[in-house]
Amino acid sequence: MSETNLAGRLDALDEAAKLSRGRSPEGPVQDASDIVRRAGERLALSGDHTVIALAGATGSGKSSSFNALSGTTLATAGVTRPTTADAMAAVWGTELPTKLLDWLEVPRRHLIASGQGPYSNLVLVDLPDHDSTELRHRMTVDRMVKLVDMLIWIVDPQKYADGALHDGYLKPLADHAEVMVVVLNQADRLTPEQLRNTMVDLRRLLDSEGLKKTPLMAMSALTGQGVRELRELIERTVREKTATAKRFSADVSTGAEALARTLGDERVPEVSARTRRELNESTAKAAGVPIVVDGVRNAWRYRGTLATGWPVLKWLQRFRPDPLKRLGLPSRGARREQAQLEASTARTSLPKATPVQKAQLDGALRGLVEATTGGLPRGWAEAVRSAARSNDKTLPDELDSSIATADLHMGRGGGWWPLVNVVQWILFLAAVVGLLWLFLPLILTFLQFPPIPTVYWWNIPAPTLLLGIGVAGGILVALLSHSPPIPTVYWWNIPAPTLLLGIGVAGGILVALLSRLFIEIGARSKANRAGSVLTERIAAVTQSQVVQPVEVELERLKAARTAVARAR
Ligand SMILES: Nc1nc2c(ncn2[C@@H]2O[C@H](COP(=O)(O)OP(=O)(O)O)[C@@H](O)[C@H]2O)c(=O)[nH]1
Ligand SMILES: [Mg+2]
Repeated sequence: MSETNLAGRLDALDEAAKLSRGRSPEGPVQDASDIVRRAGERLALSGDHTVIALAGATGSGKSSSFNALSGTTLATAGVTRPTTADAMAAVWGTELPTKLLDWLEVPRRHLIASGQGPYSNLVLVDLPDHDSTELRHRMTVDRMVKLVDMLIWIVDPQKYADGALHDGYLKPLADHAEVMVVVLNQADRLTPEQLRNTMVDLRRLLDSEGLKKTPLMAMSALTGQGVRELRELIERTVREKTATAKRFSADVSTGAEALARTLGDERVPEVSARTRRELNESTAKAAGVPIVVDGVRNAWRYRGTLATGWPVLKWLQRFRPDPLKRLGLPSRGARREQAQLEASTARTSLPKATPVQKAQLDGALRGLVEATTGGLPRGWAEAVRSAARSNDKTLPDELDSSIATADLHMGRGGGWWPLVNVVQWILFLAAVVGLLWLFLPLILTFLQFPPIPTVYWWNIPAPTLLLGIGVAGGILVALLSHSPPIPTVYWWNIPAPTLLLGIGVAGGILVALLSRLFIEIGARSKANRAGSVLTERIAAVTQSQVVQPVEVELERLKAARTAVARAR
């Protein structure tokens, strides 16, 4: 495993850990970050040194082996327990790599002054017993196991199959098979046949634990049997200078493996078009889009009728409020820019969503979550769920202001209304002229009446009374028969006033009806248009406030999986 490759894998693991934080279980995420941090620190400290530690159970012969391998008596062998909880190191070279030893937290250190030799830049560490009754000893071992470049496990014929060693260390370190060596010490205590059998047994045990690549050797620190072979292995490791990279490469494998298990392997779901549509529809309903669409339709009818209707009826309509204004929506297109400027504060007066609409929206959100969390690991599903709800508080306001600032196209399309209005007034005037003309004899008769004494019947002026009791018709006929002759004008053989009145009234009604037809067509098209404009705007809000946060989480999971795959 080359160094650059390791750097790339470390970056990938780092990225995977960062992406998984808060989603995957804390343990594997933290382990991965720790591996990245430790490797970074170690690689920055010294790439020249190779740190090899002797580990093993009480009395297995670590210290004796240390002395045999180093050709020193630095380690105190055969001492009565408890021994010191600290590790001890011998360093071959010209000076002590103080920073490296500080980082390893090895307080007892010895420099074995040497020039270029087979051991140069070797840091050989004698560890406390991994099965010590003292917690501090075990803690030192556990800490060092994570830091050193290579581990040599010294076992003895009695305890080589001990569970504390195999279950506690060897099996969990299976990824590190290549940077570990198992040495059966005290070989001198066994007959050649016993030794052979023990070696076969131990080899089988290691193989079954995923340690096929871990070399197994027999040795006697006492007699020196097998020491040379182990020395050669150490020298080779020192020469190759790849132990550090191999060690952390193995760490990355372990970390990536554990992290990968938290990311699941089922296909990451996507927000389907259907899910999106259902969400948009429910959101639009809850936000009051149908009410606005109705408002648009009614407002167009209202405004059209007001602009084109028969003058008298128009006047009566003025007393009804404009349906759109009532909803607090901009009544004209021109107000839209201003409304957009105030987008953050623009509000409608739409009624609040009803419980049913809220439940529908809730259901759609749940549908989205269900559709996008299927098969996701729990923590990630949870993250998607809260992403979908992340803007719950601001969503209603966002939706409302997206409606408030929508261009409903109400300012366009009524260009023909003023024209119709003029025609209506002309027709209205024609009708009025015709009416007055018809009543002209009556009016003239009125004017020609000689003054007569006022007659009171039951204290009421007689004419008023007569009018009041509904004999106006009779009187009208009587008056008409007394009317002075006025010339009757004929247009196309029809008396002109009648014609004027007829054209005025009938034309007015006809124009009004025709206008109504076109206004109705306009109202429907405006309503459709408003419907699609509003649906689009609502969709934009759900996209940015709901769908996108969900998609960000899903992308995050994909990215984490890609990164962890690169780390592996
Ligand atoms: N017969 C025999 N005894 C050994 C061998 N290695 C160590 N011992 C003895 O085993 C005891 C424990 O050795 P030591 O090196 O202190 O073990 P440590 O606790 O692992 O450091 C001492 O009495 C050593 O003399 C060996 O290869 N053969
Ligand atoms: Mg010892």
